Amino acid sequence: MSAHQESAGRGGSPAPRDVKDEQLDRFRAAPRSDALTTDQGVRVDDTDNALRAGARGPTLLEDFHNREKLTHFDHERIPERVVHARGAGAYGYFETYDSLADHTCADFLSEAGRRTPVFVRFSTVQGPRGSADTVRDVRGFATKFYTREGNYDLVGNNIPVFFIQDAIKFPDFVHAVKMEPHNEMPTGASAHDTFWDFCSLQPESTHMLMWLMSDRAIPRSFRMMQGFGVHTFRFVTAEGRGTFVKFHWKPLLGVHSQVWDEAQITAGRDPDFHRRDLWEAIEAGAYPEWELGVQLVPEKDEFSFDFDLLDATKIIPEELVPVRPVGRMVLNRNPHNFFAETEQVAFHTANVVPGIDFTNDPLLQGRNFSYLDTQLIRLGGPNFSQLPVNRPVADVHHNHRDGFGQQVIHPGTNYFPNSLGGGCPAHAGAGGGRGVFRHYAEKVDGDKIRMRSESFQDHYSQAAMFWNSMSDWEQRHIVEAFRFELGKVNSVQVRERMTGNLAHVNGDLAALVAEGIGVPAPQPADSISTASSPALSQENLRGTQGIRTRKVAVLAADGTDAGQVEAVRERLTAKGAIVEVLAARDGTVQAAGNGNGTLSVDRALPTMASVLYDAVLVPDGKEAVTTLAADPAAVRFVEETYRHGKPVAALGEGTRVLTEANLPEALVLGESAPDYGILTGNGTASPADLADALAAALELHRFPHRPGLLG
Ligand code: HDD
Repeated sequence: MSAHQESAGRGGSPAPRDVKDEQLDRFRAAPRSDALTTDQGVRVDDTDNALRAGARGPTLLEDFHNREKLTHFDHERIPERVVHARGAGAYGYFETYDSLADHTCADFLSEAGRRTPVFVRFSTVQGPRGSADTVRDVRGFATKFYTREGNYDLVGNNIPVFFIQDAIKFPDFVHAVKMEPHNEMPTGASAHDTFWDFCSLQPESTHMLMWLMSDRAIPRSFRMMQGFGVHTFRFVTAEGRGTFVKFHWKPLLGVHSQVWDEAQITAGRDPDFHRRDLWEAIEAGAYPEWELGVQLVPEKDEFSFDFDLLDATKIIPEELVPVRPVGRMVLNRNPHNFFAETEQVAFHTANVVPGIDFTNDPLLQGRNFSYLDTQLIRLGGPNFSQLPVNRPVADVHHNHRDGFGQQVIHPGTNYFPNSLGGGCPAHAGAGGGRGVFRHYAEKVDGDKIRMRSESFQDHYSQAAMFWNSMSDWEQRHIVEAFRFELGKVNSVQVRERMTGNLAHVNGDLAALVAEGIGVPAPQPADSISTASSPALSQENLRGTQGIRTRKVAVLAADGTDAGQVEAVRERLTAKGAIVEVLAARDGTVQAAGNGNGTLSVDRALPTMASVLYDAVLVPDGKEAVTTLAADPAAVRFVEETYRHGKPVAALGEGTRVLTEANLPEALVLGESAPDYGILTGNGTASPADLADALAAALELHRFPHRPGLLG
């Protein structure tokens, strides 16, 4: 069995256990079947009635169980992350394809087939813990590798560049994008004055804004996002030779997005859409998988690009430096407890291992201060690395002592050098040897100045390259997103300044946005870059796993042709898709044909919505079609699916529901319909053929050229 087959849809079979699982087991609470006790282990006989003087008398302070229970509850919350507050996480492993020892001495990358346990947390940036998943925002993609040589954190995003070049501006940026201070609005959105005021005055944000206004910022699933380390890091060999490196995560399911109107409706229908999607996929054994790739640049080529490698607002186009695959990551276990694991996990860009080092990227250097600092307040002191999810699997020996929540009973001496403790812990690797972190010996010489390098000053070329690389529909979505966001900005001055910046990216873009928000079109700038990078368009990022885990809704009622449903279901599930039967009520519907059987209903229609599925099918069955065509919820379901560009299929008379939903008749019955993802075979297709056509359409994901689309 190949490594890829091993993780493919095993329907809930337990994931293989690793050294991190065994470590976590030691921290798990005693089984729930044991009797209730206090924190001190004293058994409690009643937790429903406080101790009181007489059945109707006053509650007594003496009741230590009551006091302890309420006190603990009162202290259950910790501060949420100042950014990336909302997230979801999972465990898994990373497996190296081939040794990278010629570039790095990192142990976990040095041997083909080596498996390293990981924990990954995905997040949104702007919204608080309770905000919706499907807002327009950057997504965090943070990975903790529990390597044998210590924890390595790759704290990235699903967008390969950042808003600012220097970390000293991070508090300004975050103040501007977060909810406004006077009224704490808007939640989970950047469409407001302070954000655009800041960005319009900060042209270095332009490239990032292009990504943020693109469909990358409204992903279909965490499982369908790329991840990027963003900065240029440095690989270092055992001999101390350095190579610049950028990290890329590529999802095997492809890179897919919702459309804007769909994302907004999803935020109401299921605010936990992404969290649930990740959880359910892992529970079902459809483990999400990414390939880790690296772009490697020899030190001698540091200055051979027309941008600065140290500038986090720039990418290295993949056409210039190809991404070399180095391993794959599989997420195969959900956490046992959200708070203990996903909330208390603490990432830090400075958690590096031997063989991985920093560059002088000023954004990275500031981050290396900020993460440890923020955990000290968020997790209440300096001992958070002892929390189960944060604990390295490598041995830990040091002279750090005491502090809130200290879990370790340290015997012996607590200073270095010592003789009373046998000199332990001693300096690692005194005699050379592997596995010891040694800082890259970079020669540094410079005046102490507050100054941005001249090589950081081109803020528009790569923003233009991003625009030039988009397909027509991706460009249309970007224009619509700018119009929406800037349309929410009250200050005309900010609107104008922002379209002025866009004139340096593309004249048409600036003019179209200006027209949409009612400001004069700015003069296009001279000498706009014409470069493009095909690797940036989502059209070229469809993945290798076909329609695995895509969700198809089948609308049913009494009289639905159950034979058709089963035939379609069988064919689609064989390709890894999930097919669910929806009807007005839970239970079963009376099936037509093949005797008087019944068809099980998976979900009651009122509890679901089109935005929770990737496609819809209306099967044949005269009575059922009549019922569905008269049911506003079913008709709306079909219409929304169409307007969001997703495949719509019907068998036999099922086409009547499509017509009732106002789908253009020419598409419902016409020859060219498959090009628009409308699959009816003129009402004559066999279930098997229709299922195949639907699978092909699902693989294309969305049909952005349909008439009458929303967003
Ligand atoms: Fe950050 C959290 C990613 C710039 C300061 N950041 C945080 C998380 C991710 C990122 C994914 C959530 C980690 C988790 O799930 O717990 N941040 C990035 C990326 C950046 C970036 C890809 C640019 C390349 N961040 C950045 C700067 C600073 C910070 C410039 C400050 C100087 N980030 C933080 C933080 C957070 C954080 C305040 C909030 C919660 C936390 O760290 O643990 O320290």
